[in-house]
Amino acid sequence: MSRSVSQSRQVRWCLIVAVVAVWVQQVDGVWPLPQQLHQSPDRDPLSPRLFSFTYGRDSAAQTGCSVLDAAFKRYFSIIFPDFTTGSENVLQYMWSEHSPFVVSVSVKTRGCDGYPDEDSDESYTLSVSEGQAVLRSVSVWGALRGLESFSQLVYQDDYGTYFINKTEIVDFPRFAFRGLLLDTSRHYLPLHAILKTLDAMAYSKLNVFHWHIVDDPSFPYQSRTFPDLSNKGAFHPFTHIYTPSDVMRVIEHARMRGIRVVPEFDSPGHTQSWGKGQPGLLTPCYKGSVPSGSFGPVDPTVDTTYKFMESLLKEVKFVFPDSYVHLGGDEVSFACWQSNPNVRKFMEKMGFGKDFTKLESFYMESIMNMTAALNKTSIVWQDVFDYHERIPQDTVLEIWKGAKYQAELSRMTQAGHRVLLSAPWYINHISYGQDWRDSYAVRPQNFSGTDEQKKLVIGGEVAMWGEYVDATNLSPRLWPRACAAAERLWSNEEKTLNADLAFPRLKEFRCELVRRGILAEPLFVGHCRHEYD
Ligand code: CP6
Repeated sequence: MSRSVSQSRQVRWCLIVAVVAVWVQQVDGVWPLPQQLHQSPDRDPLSPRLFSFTYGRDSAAQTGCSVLDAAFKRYFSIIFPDFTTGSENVLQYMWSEHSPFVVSVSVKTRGCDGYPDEDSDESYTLSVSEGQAVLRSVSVWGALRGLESFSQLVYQDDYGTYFINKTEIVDFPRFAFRGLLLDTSRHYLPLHAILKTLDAMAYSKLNVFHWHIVDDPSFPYQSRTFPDLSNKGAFHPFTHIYTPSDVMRVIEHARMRGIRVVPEFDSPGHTQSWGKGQPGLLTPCYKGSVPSGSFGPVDPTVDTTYKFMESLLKEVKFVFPDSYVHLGGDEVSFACWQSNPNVRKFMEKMGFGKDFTKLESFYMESIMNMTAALNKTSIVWQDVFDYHERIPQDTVLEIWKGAKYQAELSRMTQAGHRVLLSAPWYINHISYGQDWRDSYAVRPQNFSGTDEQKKLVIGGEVAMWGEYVDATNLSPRLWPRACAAAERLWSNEEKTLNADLAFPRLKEFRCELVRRGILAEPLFVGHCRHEYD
């Protein structure tokens, strides 16, 4: 055979493979894209009457494992929504010659009663063959990710019959920290809106809920130690608060989905609402030689401030099981501090001169040390690094300023800090068109630095600040736009650089979100098989 003939045969063969691959992808996509995914056009019909999830015989977790027992129920209803609502055509199944389909789940280690953390192993393998699927993972958290992928493999044909193709998946996350920030201070978000967001996060394999729970406008967190903070600082002292039991419900709902809850108590700035219930905490601003009646950031010059912060952080440690806590530290205005004669005197005594960044650093350093003494890891906004060289080495820095975040990534990792990237994912900003493509194009490790530096990027966060967002528009503003970042943080970058290739899969995933009851906005012209009504 001549070379050119064999080459052209090779080309033809490649084309056939490519066409089949594209066709298979159209049948059933998975979002975010698994690290390795091989599918065959061979498929099995599924029937809800002859379908079950079970624990593998060699699994360390068995019936009674809270996380997986509940996940089996959830995913059964997700896969067969018409069956669980009781409107299915019984005859259809009596006629069928389907044999049972069993999804066998095996985990290596128990840990059904714990919380996911930064070291959780979320990897899994999934093998779907005739009549069965085998899901294996190290931890229950990996099993949850695998169940999510499995649920996305099931689809219906035009007659409503369920199918799943033969599939092999080997999967693990690219980054351990895949977060989403909700701001419950600018607008109060009712519990159901938060829980629904956690559901959609799990569908997208996002695994950290960054709860920016308090800020200037309101203090909805009900503290046991300082009840006046929400009594006086919430928009309403009874209806617009998160009680201890609300917070527990959020944490448990998240745990069941393998999601960590990291609370943020942002200070010394962004604390106007704190002042209402904690007199003496904020700095009185002066006009000339008299107090003006308004207040600035937390007063870093008095002992009572540090005693208060220590009690609050102790409570936070008790309430939130995650080993991380976000301490904020962003956007501190110095005008009020500068106006206050006591603060100026303190500056002099401490030898800070006129450099208020030194005062801010002094404050942040002491609350970062408090946090470390409570055995928690601090996250702080980039401002703290920008103003301050000496930051405890294990502090995680979060980049939020839009411009030149690559340079910031370089500098922070050069200094040996772990970093989180949020700047390119401020999706509270909206514009006309397909802005998910911008989120999708982000390359978190594309900055100048060594391999060691790149490893210090532990992940990123989608931010949904609340100035213009409440429960009416939260969901469509988040979804499917947050999914672009979710795929960037989970999937192999080389296999997901082309947004045009991702588009049909994201479109389909968006329809799936709508089918699951998430009000996700459309990406472009078109329709879904199951629409919102
Ligand atoms: N609130 C707090 C905010 C923001 C930050 N911190 C913010 C700033 C700029 C934009 C969006 C949000 N609303 N506490 C900055 C981290 Cl564009």
